[in-house]
Amino acid sequence: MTGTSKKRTDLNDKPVVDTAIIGAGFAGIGAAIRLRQSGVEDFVLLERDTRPGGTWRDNTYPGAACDIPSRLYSYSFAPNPDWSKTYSGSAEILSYIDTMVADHDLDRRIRYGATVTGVVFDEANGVWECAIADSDPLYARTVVVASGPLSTPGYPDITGIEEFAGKRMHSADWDHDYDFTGKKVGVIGTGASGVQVIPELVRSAAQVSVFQRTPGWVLPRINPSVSARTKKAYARIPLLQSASRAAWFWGHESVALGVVWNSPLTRVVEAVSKISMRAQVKDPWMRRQLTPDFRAGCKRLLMTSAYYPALQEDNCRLITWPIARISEKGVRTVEGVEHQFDALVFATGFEVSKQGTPIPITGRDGRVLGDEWSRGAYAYKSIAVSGYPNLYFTFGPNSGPGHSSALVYMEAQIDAIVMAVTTVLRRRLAVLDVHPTAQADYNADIQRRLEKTTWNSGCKSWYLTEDGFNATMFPGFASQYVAQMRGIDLTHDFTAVALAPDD
Ligand code: N01
Repeated sequence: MTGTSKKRTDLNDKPVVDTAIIGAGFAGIGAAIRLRQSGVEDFVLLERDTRPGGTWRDNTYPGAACDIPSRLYSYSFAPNPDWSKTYSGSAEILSYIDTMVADHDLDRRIRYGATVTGVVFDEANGVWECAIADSDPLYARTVVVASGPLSTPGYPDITGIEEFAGKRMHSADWDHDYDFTGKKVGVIGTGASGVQVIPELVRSAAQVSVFQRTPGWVLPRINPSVSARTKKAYARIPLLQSASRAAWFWGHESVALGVVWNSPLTRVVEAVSKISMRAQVKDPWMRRQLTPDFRAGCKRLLMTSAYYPALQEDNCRLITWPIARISEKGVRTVEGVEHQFDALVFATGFEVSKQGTPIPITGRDGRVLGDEWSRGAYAYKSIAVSGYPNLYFTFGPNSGPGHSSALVYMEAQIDAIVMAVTTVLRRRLAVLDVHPTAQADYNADIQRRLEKTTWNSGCKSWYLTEDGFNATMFPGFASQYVAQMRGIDLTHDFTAVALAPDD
Protein backbone atom coordinates (compact mmCIF):
# COMPACT_ATOMS: atom_id res chain seq x y z
CA MET A 1 0.00 0.00 0.00
CA THR A 2 1.48 3.40 -0.90
CA GLY A 3 0.56 6.54 1.06
CA THR A 4 0.69 10.17 0.00
CA SER A 5 3.97 11.89 -0.80
CA LYS A 6 5.61 13.75 2.04
CA LYS A 7 7.39 17.06 1.61
CA ARG A 8 10.66 16.96 3.49
CA THR A 9 12.19 19.82 5.40
CA ASP A 10 15.85 20.78 5.16
CA LEU A 11 18.49 18.70 6.88
CA ASN A 12 20.90 21.62 6.48
CA ASP A 13 23.04 19.66 4.04
CA LYS A 14 23.93 17.06 6.61
CA PRO A 15 25.04 13.91 4.83
CA VAL A 16 22.55 11.06 4.97
CA VAL A 17 23.70 7.50 4.28
CA ASP A 18 21.32 4.90 2.87
CA THR A 19 21.91 2.46 5.70
CA ALA A 20 23.54 2.49 9.13
CA ILE A 21 24.28 -0.93 10.58
CA ILE A 22 24.78 -0.98 14.35
CA GLY A 23 27.29 -3.68 15.27
CA ALA A 24 30.02 -5.42 13.29
CA GLY A 25 29.44 -8.93 14.60
CA PHE A 26 28.19 -11.86 12.55
CA ALA A 27 24.84 -10.18 11.76
CA GLY A 28 26.20 -6.75 10.87
CA ILE A 29 28.94 -8.18 8.66
CA GLY A 30 26.44 -10.48 6.94
CA ALA A 31 24.07 -7.56 6.31
CA ALA A 32 26.92 -5.48 4.86
CA ILE A 33 27.96 -8.27 2.49
CA ARG A 34 24.40 -8.82 1.24
CA LEU A 35 23.88 -5.06 0.77
CA ARG A 36 27.01 -4.89 -1.37
CA GLN A 37 25.97 -7.95 -3.34
CA SER A 38 22.63 -6.19 -4.01
CA GLY A 39 24.33 -3.07 -5.29
CA VAL A 40 23.86 -0.91 -2.17
CA GLU A 41 27.21 0.73 -1.45
CA ASP A 42 26.14 3.68 0.69
CA PHE A 43 26.25 2.16 4.16
CA VAL A 44 28.25 2.46 7.37
CA LEU A 45 28.82 -0.04 10.16
CA LEU A 46 28.97 1.50 13.62
CA GLU A 47 31.01 -0.66 15.99
CA ARG A 48 31.68 0.21 19.65
CA ASP A 49 34.83 -1.92 19.86
CA THR A 50 38.12 -1.60 18.03
CA ARG A 51 37.68 -4.71 15.89
CA PRO A 52 34.82 -6.73 14.36
CA GLY A 53 33.57 -10.09 15.59
CA GLY A 54 30.92 -9.40 18.23
CA THR A 55 30.34 -12.37 20.49
CA TRP A 56 33.31 -14.27 19.00
CA ARG A 57 35.62 -11.35 19.71
CA ASP A 58 34.38 -11.14 23.30
CA ASN A 59 34.03 -14.81 24.26
CA THR A 60 37.60 -16.05 24.30
CA TYR A 61 37.52 -18.06 27.53
CA PRO A 62 39.49 -21.34 27.36
CA GLY A 63 37.31 -23.94 25.66
CA ALA A 64 35.07 -21.33 23.95
CA ALA A 65 33.59 -23.03 20.91
CA CYS A 66 30.40 -23.32 18.96
CA ASP A 67 28.17 -26.27 19.72
CA ILE A 68 26.60 -26.10 16.25
CA PRO A 69 28.59 -27.63 13.34
CA SER A 70 30.57 -25.00 11.42
CA ARG A 71 29.05 -26.02 8.08
CA LEU A 72 25.76 -24.73 9.44
CA TYR A 73 27.21 -22.06 11.72
CA SER A 74 28.39 -19.99 8.76
CA TYR A 75 26.74 -18.14 5.90
CA SER A 76 25.73 -20.01 2.77
CA PHE A 77 26.91 -16.97 0.77
CA ALA A 78 30.38 -17.18 2.38
CA PRO A 79 31.27 -20.89 2.50
CA ASN A 80 34.56 -21.87 4.11
CA PRO A 81 36.22 -25.07 2.86
CA ASP A 82 38.88 -24.87 5.60
CA TRP A 83 37.00 -25.56 8.85
CA SER A 84 39.46 -27.67 10.82
CA LYS A 85 36.87 -29.56 12.86
CA THR A 86 33.19 -30.36 12.79
CA TYR A 87 32.62 -27.87 15.65
CA SER A 88 34.95 -24.87 15.58
CA GLY A 89 36.61 -23.02 18.41
CA SER A 90 36.12 -19.33 19.04
CA ALA A 91 39.45 -18.28 17.40
CA GLU A 92 38.64 -20.07 14.15
CA ILE A 93 35.16 -18.53 13.98
CA LEU A 94 36.63 -15.08 14.60
CA SER A 95 39.12 -15.68 11.83
CA TYR A 96 36.20 -16.65 9.50
CA ILE A 97 34.57 -13.28 10.31
CA ASP A 98 37.88 -11.47 9.66
CA THR A 99 38.16 -13.24 6.30
CA MET A 100 34.65 -12.10 5.32
CA VAL A 101 35.58 -8.51 6.28
CA ALA A 102 38.72 -8.69 4.12
CA ASP A 103 37.11 -10.52 1.17
CA HIS A 104 34.29 -7.98 0.94
CA ASP A 105 36.41 -4.91 1.65
CA LEU A 106 34.36 -3.95 4.69
CA ASP A 107 37.01 -2.64 7.06
CA ARG A 108 36.96 0.87 5.59
CA ARG A 109 33.19 0.97 6.04
CA ILE A 110 33.34 0.18 9.76
CA ARG A 111 33.56 3.13 12.16
CA TYR A 112 35.31 1.64 15.17
CA GLY A 113 34.88 3.11 18.63
CA ALA A 114 31.42 4.36 17.64
CA THR A 115 29.04 3.59 20.50
CA VAL A 116 25.50 4.34 19.43
CA THR A 117 23.68 5.83 22.42
CA GLY A 118 20.25 6.19 20.82
CA VAL A 119 18.38 6.46 17.52
CA VAL A 120 15.55 8.90 16.90
CA PHE A 121 13.27 9.06 13.86
CA ASP A 122 13.10 12.47 12.21
CA GLU A 123 9.65 12.15 10.72
CA ALA A 124 9.73 15.30 8.62
CA ASN A 125 12.76 14.04 6.74
CA GLY A 126 12.14 10.31 6.91
CA VAL A 127 15.61 9.93 8.39
CA TRP A 128 17.03 8.27 11.50
CA GLU A 129 19.41 10.28 13.66
CA CYS A 130 21.93 7.93 15.30
CA ALA A 131 23.53 9.56 18.35
CA ILE A 132 27.12 8.42 18.86
CA ALA A 133 29.06 8.88 22.10
CA ASP A 134 31.70 11.62 21.85
CA SER A 135 30.95 12.24 18.19
CA ASP A 136 28.56 13.96 15.81
CA PRO A 137 25.38 12.04 15.01
CA LEU A 138 25.04 10.02 11.84
CA TYR A 139 21.91 10.32 9.68
CA ALA A 140 20.59 7.31 7.82
CA ARG A 141 17.49 6.42 5.81
CA THR A 142 17.53 2.90 7.18
CA VAL A 143 18.94 1.52 10.42
CA VAL A 144 19.79 -2.13 10.98
CA VAL A 145 20.12 -2.90 14.68
CA ALA A 146 22.62 -5.78 14.65
CA SER A 147 23.98 -5.34 18.15
CA GLY A 148 22.93 -8.79 19.39
CA PRO A 149 20.90 -9.75 22.43
CA LEU A 150 23.78 -11.26 24.43
CA SER A 151 26.56 -8.69 24.37
CA THR A 152 26.86 -7.39 27.95
CA PRO A 153 28.31 -9.84 30.53
CA GLY A 154 25.83 -10.52 33.32
CA TYR A 155 26.97 -10.87 36.94
CA PRO A 156 24.62 -12.55 39.41
CA ASP A 157 22.82 -10.62 42.09
CA ILE A 158 24.63 -12.36 44.97
CA THR A 159 25.24 -10.50 48.23
CA GLY A 160 28.87 -9.59 48.78
CA ILE A 161 29.99 -10.04 45.15
CA GLU A 162 32.01 -6.81 45.35
CA GLU A 163 33.79 -7.96 48.53
CA PHE A 164 35.74 -10.81 46.94
CA ALA A 165 39.41 -9.88 47.18
CA GLY A 166 40.75 -12.47 44.70
CA LYS A 167 40.62 -12.43 40.91
CA ARG A 168 37.11 -12.03 39.48
CA MET A 169 36.52 -13.02 35.87
CA HIS A 170 33.52 -13.37 33.57
CA SER A 171 33.45 -15.96 30.79
CA ALA A 172 32.61 -13.20 28.28
CA ASP A 173 35.40 -10.90 29.48
CA TRP A 174 38.41 -13.17 29.94
CA ASP A 175 41.73 -11.91 31.28
CA HIS A 176 44.30 -13.99 29.39
CA ASP A 177 47.12 -12.54 31.46
CA TYR A 178 45.88 -14.31 34.58
CA ASP A 179 47.57 -17.66 35.12
CA PHE A 180 45.32 -20.28 36.73
CA THR A 181 48.19 -22.72 37.30
CA GLY A 182 48.22 -23.86 40.91
CA LYS A 183 45.20 -21.73 41.85
CA LYS A 184 42.03 -22.59 43.76
CA VAL A 185 39.13 -21.56 41.56
CA GLY A 186 35.37 -21.32 42.10
CA VAL A 187 33.09 -21.37 39.05
CA ILE A 188 29.51 -20.10 39.26
CA GLY A 189 27.26 -21.15 36.36
CA THR A 190 26.85 -24.41 34.48
CA GLY A 191 25.15 -23.26 31.26
CA ALA A 192 26.57 -23.44 27.73
CA SER A 193 29.60 -21.30 28.66
CA GLY A 194 30.19 -22.99 32.04
CA VAL A 195 30.37 -26.52 30.66
CA GLN A 196 32.95 -25.38 28.10
CA VAL A 197 35.25 -23.48 30.44
CA ILE A 198 35.14 -25.88 33.42
CA PRO A 199 37.07 -28.76 31.73
CA GLU A 200 39.82 -26.31 30.71
CA LEU A 201 40.09 -24.90 34.24
CA VAL A 202 40.22 -28.40 35.70
CA ARG A 203 43.19 -29.04 33.38
CA SER A 204 45.15 -25.98 34.54
CA ALA A 205 44.09 -25.06 38.09
CA ALA A 206 45.03 -26.84 41.32
CA GLN A 207 41.44 -27.13 42.45
CA VAL A 208 38.10 -26.23 40.86
CA SER A 209 34.79 -25.97 42.73
CA VAL A 210 31.72 -25.89 40.50
CA PHE A 211 28.66 -24.19 41.97
CA GLN A 212 25.63 -25.63 40.22
CA ARG A 213 22.18 -24.13 40.76
CA THR A 214 20.30 -26.05 38.06
CA PRO A 215 21.72 -29.03 36.15
CA GLY A 216 21.13 -28.98 32.40
CA TRP A 217 20.47 -31.74 29.86
CA VAL A 218 23.79 -32.77 28.36
CA LEU A 219 24.30 -34.51 25.02
CA PRO A 220 27.68 -35.81 23.81
CA ARG A 221 29.60 -33.76 21.27
CA ILE A 222 31.89 -35.75 19.01
CA ASN A 223 34.30 -33.47 17.21
CA PRO A 224 36.54 -35.12 14.63
CA SER A 225 39.18 -33.12 12.74
CA VAL A 226 38.62 -32.56 9.04
CA SER A 227 41.38 -34.14 6.97
CA ALA A 228 43.47 -32.15 4.47
CA ARG A 229 42.00 -34.28 1.67
CA THR A 230 38.44 -33.44 2.66
CA LYS A 231 39.26 -29.73 2.85
CA LYS A 232 40.78 -29.89 -0.62
CA ALA A 233 37.66 -31.62 -1.93
CA TYR A 234 35.45 -28.92 -0.35
CA ALA A 235 37.58 -26.21 -1.94
CA ARG A 236 37.46 -27.85 -5.37
CA ILE A 237 33.78 -28.85 -5.37
CA PRO A 238 31.55 -26.19 -3.78
CA LEU A 239 28.56 -28.50 -4.23
CA LEU A 240 30.07 -30.77 -1.58
CA GLN A 241 29.95 -27.93 0.96
CA SER A 242 26.32 -27.20 0.11
CA ALA A 243 25.48 -30.89 0.44
CA SER A 244 27.18 -31.11 3.83
CA ARG A 245 25.36 -27.98 5.01
CA ALA A 246 22.04 -29.41 3.83
CA ALA A 247 22.71 -32.71 5.61
CA TRP A 248 23.36 -30.89 8.91
CA PHE A 249 20.37 -28.63 8.35
CA TRP A 250 17.90 -31.49 7.93
CA GLY A 251 19.53 -33.47 10.74
CA HIS A 252 18.89 -30.54 13.09
CA GLU A 253 15.36 -30.15 11.76
CA SER A 254 14.61 -33.68 12.93
CA VAL A 255 16.04 -32.82 16.39
CA ALA A 256 13.41 -30.05 16.59
CA LEU A 257 10.73 -32.71 16.96
CA GLY A 258 12.24 -33.61 20.34
CA VAL A 259 13.38 -30.26 21.72
CA VAL A 260 11.11 -27.56 20.32
CA TRP A 261 7.79 -29.20 21.15
CA ASN A 262 6.99 -30.89 24.41
CA SER A 263 6.24 -34.22 22.76
CA PRO A 264 6.90 -37.95 23.31
CA LEU A 265 10.12 -37.43 21.32
CA THR A 266 11.35 -35.12 24.09
CA ARG A 267 11.53 -38.28 26.24
CA VAL A 268 13.81 -39.83 23.61
CA VAL A 269 16.25 -36.91 23.88
CA GLU A 270 16.13 -37.21 27.68
CA ALA A 271 16.74 -40.98 27.49
CA VAL A 272 19.80 -40.46 25.25
CA SER A 273 21.14 -37.88 27.70
CA LYS A 274 20.56 -40.17 30.71
CA ILE A 275 22.23 -43.15 28.99
CA SER A 276 25.21 -40.97 28.12
CA MET A 277 25.38 -39.71 31.73
CA ARG A 278 25.22 -43.26 33.13
CA ALA A 279 28.10 -44.27 30.85
CA GLN A 280 30.22 -41.32 31.94
CA VAL A 281 29.36 -40.69 35.60
CA LYS A 282 30.07 -43.58 37.95
CA ASP A 283 28.90 -42.12 41.28
CA PRO A 284 25.09 -42.44 41.80
CA TRP A 285 25.04 -39.37 44.11
CA MET A 286 26.64 -37.26 41.38
CA ARG A 287 24.25 -38.66 38.76
CA ARG A 288 21.30 -37.60 40.93
CA GLN A 289 22.74 -34.09 41.33
CA LEU A 290 23.28 -33.83 37.57
CA THR A 291 19.79 -34.99 36.59
CA PRO A 292 17.56 -32.12 35.45
CA ASP A 293 13.99 -31.73 36.66
CA PHE A 294 12.63 -29.97 33.57
CA ARG A 295 11.91 -31.00 30.00
CA ALA A 296 14.91 -31.32 27.66
CA GLY A 297 15.12 -28.22 25.50
CA CYS A 298 13.34 -25.96 28.02
CA LYS A 299 16.76 -24.48 28.78
CA ARG A 300 19.45 -24.70 26.13
CA LEU A 301 20.74 -28.24 25.57
CA LEU A 302 24.39 -28.58 26.57
CA MET A 303 26.57 -30.23 23.95
CA THR A 304 29.77 -31.55 25.51
CA SER A 305 31.71 -34.76 26.02
CA ALA A 306 34.28 -33.08 28.28
CA TYR A 307 32.10 -31.79 31.13
CA TYR A 308 31.15 -34.97 33.02
CA PRO A 309 34.70 -36.41 32.92
CA ALA A 310 36.07 -33.08 34.23
CA LEU A 311 33.64 -33.07 37.18
CA GLN A 312 35.03 -36.44 38.25
CA GLU A 313 38.68 -35.41 38.24
CA ASP A 314 40.38 -35.48 41.67
CA ASN A 315 40.88 -31.72 41.64
CA CYS A 316 37.22 -30.92 40.89
CA ARG A 317 34.25 -30.69 43.27
CA LEU A 318 30.58 -30.28 42.40
CA ILE A 319 28.80 -28.12 44.97
CA THR A 320 25.02 -28.11 44.87
CA TRP A 321 24.31 -26.27 48.12
CA PRO A 322 22.76 -22.90 47.25
CA ILE A 323 25.08 -19.91 47.55
CA ALA A 324 24.32 -17.73 50.60
CA ARG A 325 26.80 -14.95 49.83
CA ILE A 326 30.21 -14.10 48.44
CA SER A 327 32.81 -13.01 50.97
CA GLU A 328 36.26 -11.47 50.82
CA LYS A 329 37.79 -14.95 50.67
CA GLY A 330 35.31 -16.90 48.58
CA VAL A 331 31.79 -18.30 48.54
CA ARG A 332 29.63 -19.19 51.54
CA THR A 333 26.91 -21.76 50.94
CA VAL A 334 23.66 -21.90 52.92
CA GLU A 335 24.78 -24.74 55.22
CA GLY A 336 27.46 -22.36 56.53
CA VAL A 337 30.66 -23.56 54.82
CA GLU A 338 33.02 -20.93 53.41
CA HIS A 339 34.85 -22.10 50.28
CA GLN A 340 38.03 -20.06 49.82
CA PHE A 341 39.42 -19.23 46.38
CA ASP A 342 42.18 -17.37 44.56
CA ALA A 343 39.82 -16.70 41.67
CA LEU A 344 36.08 -16.71 41.00
CA VAL A 345 34.86 -17.34 37.45
CA PHE A 346 31.37 -16.19 36.54
CA ALA A 347 29.85 -18.20 33.69
CA THR A 348 26.55 -16.57 34.52
CA GLY A 349 25.41 -15.44 31.09
CA PHE A 350 24.45 -12.04 29.83
CA GLU A 351 22.32 -9.06 30.73
CA VAL A 352 19.24 -9.50 28.64
CA SER A 353 17.68 -6.05 28.55
CA LYS A 354 14.12 -6.15 29.82
CA GLN A 355 13.27 -3.72 27.05
CA GLY A 356 14.65 -6.13 24.47
CA THR A 357 17.05 -3.59 23.01
CA PRO A 358 20.16 -2.12 24.61
CA ILE A 359 19.83 1.02 22.47
CA PRO A 360 17.07 3.55 23.18
CA ILE A 361 14.94 3.84 20.03
CA THR A 362 12.42 6.65 19.47
CA GLY A 363 10.06 6.26 16.54
CA ARG A 364 7.09 8.09 15.07
CA ASP A 365 5.24 10.57 17.31
CA GLY A 366 7.94 10.24 19.99
CA ARG A 367 7.09 6.59 20.66
CA VAL A 368 9.76 4.89 22.76
CA LEU A 369 10.37 1.27 21.83
CA GLY A 370 11.70 0.33 25.28
CA ASP A 371 8.38 1.46 26.81
CA GLU A 372 6.33 -0.44 24.26
CA TRP A 373 8.41 -3.55 24.88
CA SER A 374 8.50 -3.23 28.68
CA ARG A 375 6.26 -6.29 29.11
CA GLY A 376 8.09 -8.26 26.43
CA ALA A 377 9.38 -7.51 22.96
CA TYR A 378 7.44 -8.20 19.75
CA ALA A 379 7.92 -7.42 16.08
CA TYR A 380 6.65 -8.34 12.66
CA LYS A 381 8.45 -11.55 11.69
CA SER A 382 11.19 -10.57 14.19
CA ILE A 383 12.63 -7.77 12.05
CA ALA A 384 10.34 -4.71 12.01
CA VAL A 385 8.08 -2.85 14.46
CA SER A 386 5.14 -0.70 13.42
CA GLY A 387 5.80 2.98 14.13
CA TYR A 388 9.55 2.57 13.59
CA PRO A 389 9.83 2.85 9.80
CA ASN A 390 12.92 1.73 7.91
CA LEU A 391 14.36 0.25 11.11
CA TYR A 392 15.16 -3.45 11.24
CA PHE A 393 16.48 -5.93 13.76
CA THR A 394 18.64 -8.95 13.34
CA PHE A 395 18.06 -11.54 16.04
CA GLY A 396 14.97 -9.56 17.02
CA PRO A 397 11.96 -10.83 18.98
CA ASN A 398 11.08 -14.53 18.60
CA SER A 399 13.87 -15.39 16.20
CA GLY A 400 15.88 -17.77 18.40
CA PRO A 401 16.26 -21.42 17.39
CA GLY A 402 16.36 -24.14 19.99
CA HIS A 403 17.66 -26.82 17.70
CA SER A 404 19.47 -25.25 14.74
CA SER A 405 22.04 -22.64 13.81
CA ALA A 406 21.35 -18.99 14.63
CA LEU A 407 23.16 -18.20 11.38
CA VAL A 408 20.42 -19.88 9.32
CA TYR A 409 17.88 -17.55 10.95
CA MET A 410 20.18 -14.55 10.63
CA GLU A 411 20.72 -15.14 6.92
CA ALA A 412 16.95 -15.23 6.35
CA GLN A 413 16.53 -11.98 8.33
CA ILE A 414 19.33 -10.27 6.43
CA ASP A 415 17.89 -11.20 3.05
CA ALA A 416 14.47 -9.85 4.06
CA ILE A 417 16.05 -6.61 5.33
CA VAL A 418 18.13 -6.19 2.17
CA MET A 419 14.96 -6.71 0.10
CA ALA A 420 13.29 -3.89 2.06
CA VAL A 421 16.29 -1.56 1.65
CA THR A 422 16.55 -2.17 -2.09
CA THR A 423 12.79 -1.77 -2.51
CA VAL A 424 12.92 1.65 -0.83
CA LEU A 425 15.73 2.71 -3.15
CA ARG A 426 14.27 1.23 -6.34
CA ARG A 427 10.76 2.58 -5.80
CA ARG A 428 12.07 5.92 -4.50
CA LEU A 429 10.21 5.57 -1.22
CA ALA A 430 10.78 7.73 1.82
CA VAL A 431 9.80 5.04 4.28
CA LEU A 432 8.35 1.57 4.68
CA ASP A 433 6.44 0.96 7.90
CA VAL A 434 4.93 -2.36 8.85
CA HIS A 435 1.16 -2.38 9.18
CA PRO A 436 0.01 -2.72 12.84
CA THR A 437 -2.56 -5.37 11.92
CA ALA A 438 0.01 -7.55 10.14
CA GLN A 439 2.23 -7.26 13.21
CA ALA A 440 -0.57 -8.05 15.68
CA ASP A 441 -1.79 -11.06 13.67
CA TYR A 442 1.74 -12.44 13.43
CA ASN A 443 2.41 -12.13 17.17
CA ALA A 444 -0.93 -13.59 18.20
CA ASP A 445 -0.05 -16.63 16.09
CA ILE A 446 3.50 -16.84 17.52
CA GLN A 447 2.33 -16.69 21.14
CA ARG A 448 -0.39 -19.28 20.47
CA ARG A 449 2.19 -21.64 18.95
CA LEU A 450 4.66 -21.05 21.79
CA GLU A 451 2.21 -22.51 24.30
CA LYS A 452 2.97 -25.99 22.98
CA THR A 453 6.75 -25.65 23.10
CA THR A 454 9.21 -26.95 25.69
CA TRP A 455 10.45 -23.38 26.41
CA ASN A 456 7.07 -22.58 27.93
CA SER A 457 6.88 -25.86 29.85
CA GLY A 458 7.79 -24.50 33.25
CA CYS A 459 11.57 -23.94 33.67
CA LYS A 460 13.32 -20.59 34.18
CA SER A 461 15.68 -19.42 31.46
CA TRP A 462 16.88 -16.26 29.75
CA TYR A 463 14.40 -17.08 26.98
CA LEU A 464 11.56 -15.84 29.21
CA THR A 465 10.90 -12.54 30.96
CA GLU A 466 10.31 -12.50 34.72
CA ASP A 467 6.58 -12.75 33.94
CA GLY A 468 7.15 -15.82 31.76
CA PHE A 469 6.61 -14.07 28.40
CA ASN A 470 8.60 -15.66 25.59
CA ALA A 471 9.95 -12.92 23.34
CA THR A 472 13.01 -14.91 22.34
CA MET A 473 12.28 -18.16 20.54
CA PHE A 474 10.64 -19.04 17.22
CA PRO A 475 8.11 -21.85 17.73
CA GLY A 476 8.81 -23.96 14.68
CA PHE A 477 11.31 -25.54 12.33
CA ALA A 478 14.14 -23.48 10.86
CA SER A 479 12.70 -24.28 7.42
CA GLN A 480 9.40 -22.66 8.47
CA TYR A 481 11.24 -19.57 9.67
CA VAL A 482 13.18 -19.30 6.40
CA ALA A 483 9.98 -19.75 4.38
CA GLN A 484 8.13 -17.04 6.32
CA MET A 485 11.00 -14.59 5.80
CA ARG A 486 11.12 -15.34 2.07
CA GLY A 487 7.36 -14.81 1.94
CA ILE A 488 7.41 -11.29 3.41
CA ASP A 489 5.03 -9.17 1.37
CA LEU A 490 6.15 -5.54 1.42
CA THR A 491 3.13 -4.42 -0.61
CA HIS A 492 0.49 -6.01 1.56
CA ASP A 493 1.99 -5.90 5.06
CA PHE A 494 3.78 -2.54 4.92
CA THR A 495 2.69 1.05 4.36
CA ALA A 496 4.95 2.89 1.95
CA VAL A 497 5.37 6.66 1.68
CA ALA A 498 6.78 7.93 -1.59
CA LEU A 499 9.38 10.69 -1.78
CA ALA A 500 8.15 14.14 -2.85
CA PRO A 501 8.86 14.70 -6.59
CA ASP A 502 11.65 17.25 -6.02
CA ASP A 503 13.63 14.96 -3.69
O1 N01 B 1 24.66 -18.33 30.26
P1 N01 B 1 23.29 -19.01 30.79
P2 N01 B 1 25.74 -18.94 29.24
N1 N01 B 1 23.63 -18.32 41.46
O2 N01 B 1 22.40 -17.85 31.15
C1 N01 B 1 23.88 -19.71 36.58
C2 N01 B 1 24.95 -18.69 24.10
N2 N01 B 1 26.14 -19.57 24.07
O3 N01 B 1 26.78 -17.89 29.04
O4 N01 B 1 20.30 -22.31 35.30
C3 N01 B 1 24.02 -19.47 40.91
O5 N01 B 1 22.80 -20.03 29.89
C4 N01 B 1 22.66 -20.25 35.89
O6 N01 B 1 21.93 -21.10 36.76
P3 N01 B 1 20.36 -21.38 36.46
C5 N01 B 1 23.70 -19.57 24.12
O7 N01 B 1 22.67 -18.91 23.42
C6 N01 B 1 26.33 -20.27 22.95
O8 N01 B 1 26.19 -20.25 29.64
O9 N01 B 1 19.76 -20.03 36.13
N3 N01 B 1 24.06 -19.70 39.59
C7 N01 B 1 23.31 -20.97 34.70
O10 N01 B 1 23.84 -22.21 35.07
C8 N01 B 1 23.38 -19.61 25.58
O11 N01 B 1 22.04 -19.93 25.84
C9 N01 B 1 27.39 -21.10 22.85
O12 N01 B 1 19.86 -21.93 37.72
C10 N01 B 1 23.66 -18.70 38.79
C11 N01 B 1 24.46 -20.01 34.35
O13 N01 B 1 24.73 -19.25 35.52
C12 N01 B 1 23.77 -18.20 25.99
O14 N01 B 1 24.95 -17.91 25.26
C13 N01 B 1 28.28 -21.25 23.92
C14 N01 B 1 23.22 -17.46 39.30
C15 N01 B 1 24.08 -19.04 33.25
O15 N01 B 1 23.79 -19.76 32.10
C16 N01 B 1 24.08 -18.02 27.45
O16 N01 B 1 24.91 -19.09 27.91
C17 N01 B 1 28.07 -20.49 25.06
C18 N01 B 1 23.22 -17.29 40.71
N4 N01 B 1 22.79 -16.16 41.27
C19 N01 B 1 26.99 -19.64 25.13
N5 N01 B 1 22.88 -16.66 38.26
C20 N01 B 1 27.57 -21.87 21.59
O17 N01 B 1 28.25 -22.86 21.57
C21 N01 B 1 23.09 -17.39 37.15
N6 N01 B 1 23.56 -18.61 37.47
C22 N01 B 1 26.88 -21.39 20.35
